[in-house]
Amino acid sequence: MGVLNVTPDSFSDGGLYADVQAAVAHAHQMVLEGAHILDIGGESTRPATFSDHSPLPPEEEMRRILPVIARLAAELPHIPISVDTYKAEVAEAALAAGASLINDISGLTYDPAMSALAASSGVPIVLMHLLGRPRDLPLQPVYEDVVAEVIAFFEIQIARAEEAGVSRSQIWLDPGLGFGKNAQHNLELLRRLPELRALGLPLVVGASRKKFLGRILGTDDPTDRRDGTAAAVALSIAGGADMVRVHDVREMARVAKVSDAIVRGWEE
Ligand code: HH2
Repeated sequence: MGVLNVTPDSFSDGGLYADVQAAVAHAHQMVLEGAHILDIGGESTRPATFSDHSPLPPEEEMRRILPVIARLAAELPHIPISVDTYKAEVAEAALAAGASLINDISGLTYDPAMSALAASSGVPIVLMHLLGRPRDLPLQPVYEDVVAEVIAFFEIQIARAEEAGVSRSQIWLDPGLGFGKNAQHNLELLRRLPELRALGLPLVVGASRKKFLGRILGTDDPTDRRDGTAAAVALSIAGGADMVRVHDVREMARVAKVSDAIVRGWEE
């Protein structure tokens, strides 16, 4: 899954693809490089801005992403488009414009209308783990057992989604690395990914360029975390990840291919 941030302020690529032309060109590039799905977001959720800003108005989020989604749905009809939003209104407009997957970083906890939309549209939905409201995220996270708590959250949110009419087969799970979690939490989640996989649903992992990799490698520059991302991608796949959400598609598609060949086999 290639990340397409149509934002002025995303943590690693803010402003690079903020206009339609640049965003569409970058999407084409990622597909040429091996992306199977494009994840389009119009609001940065990085802790520094997400925690103390009021949510981006849905009108502005739609203004940023809808023209890009419409162009890509027309120009790349074989590539599924995912919309990275926790607002049902934005997701609904994105689906109408050509998106075919919802990526909800709140795991259906922020917008009560989101589960009904997932149910009525029938599209796949990624439930990412995130505890609390955005303004709480900078507080030092406290977990007794982060993996057990993420699993418990998933069990509750899956049950709620099913009650709202979402089919289990629509649901993908994502541990939400870096969202209200410190480096140790992220590493523990990666180390114990098979426990999440045991829930029996496909897993998405988004470690790409994240701060915990920079802390381990001693680099503040998110674009200097490619090799760290590669290690996380390879080991996520070894741990059972079915999809990895990445910025550096060319390199990570190659890392994923080889990792997948080792873990799941390879046919010549
Ligand atoms: N991470 C980010 C955004 N959306 N969605 C899922 N499912 N999993 C993730 O790990 C995830 C996500 C944050 O990364 P990015 O989009 O590059 O940054 P920003 O939020 O600053 O736009």
